[in-house]
Amino acid sequence: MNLDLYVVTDETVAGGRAHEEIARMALTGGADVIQLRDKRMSGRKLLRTGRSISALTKASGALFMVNDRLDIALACGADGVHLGQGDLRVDTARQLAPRNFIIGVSVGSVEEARSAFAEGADYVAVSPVFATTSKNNAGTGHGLALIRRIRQETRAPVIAIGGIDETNVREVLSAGADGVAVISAVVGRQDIEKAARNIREIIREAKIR
Ligand code: TZP
Ligand code: MG
Repeated sequence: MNLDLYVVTDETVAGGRAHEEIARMALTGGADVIQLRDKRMSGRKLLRTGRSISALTKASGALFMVNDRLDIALACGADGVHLGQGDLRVDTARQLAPRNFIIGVSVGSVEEARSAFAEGADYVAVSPVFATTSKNNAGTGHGLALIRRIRQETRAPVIAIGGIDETNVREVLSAGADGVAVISAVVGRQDIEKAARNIREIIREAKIR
């Protein structure tokens, strides 16, 4: 499971560009994972959008995750679902999902990470690492220290989200993250493809050291 560059779609941050368009450009730039995230879109429209993105990720060999909504993830043929602390428990989602379905969980403490893995999560996302304006009420960042502490607990995949861009991605990886999830650093840029390619290249170089 390659979670190096995990791009979360957001039409507002993208200045009105559609989820499919964001995904297409991010994939061309080398994104390893696309997550469809939209807290306001109707279930029907989310499903249509998810089907389109699923076709794009399959064609480029990337993974496709849906935020929050297991029902949509299953219906559109996504590779997995990303759950928050207020969503379905991982063990509940696992019972409803097919074999090999990927379940990721946002965590804000070592205890939450432990529970997520105990319930069967495939990866956790330390959230938020730094302050961000891309998510409502995200709170102040947990900092690199939480990545380090969770890394000491597990060899399972740990990614980081919140305020990550090309200027701080190296320190996030050296703190122990396996990959980074971003919105504004890619989706908020005028040239999404170029921004993805740039940050992907920084990740690749940091990882071969
Ligand atoms: N979950 C925790 S922080 C965040 C989400 C969805 C927003 C990340 O956006 P950005 O622009 O990369 O800080
Ligand atoms: Mg959520």
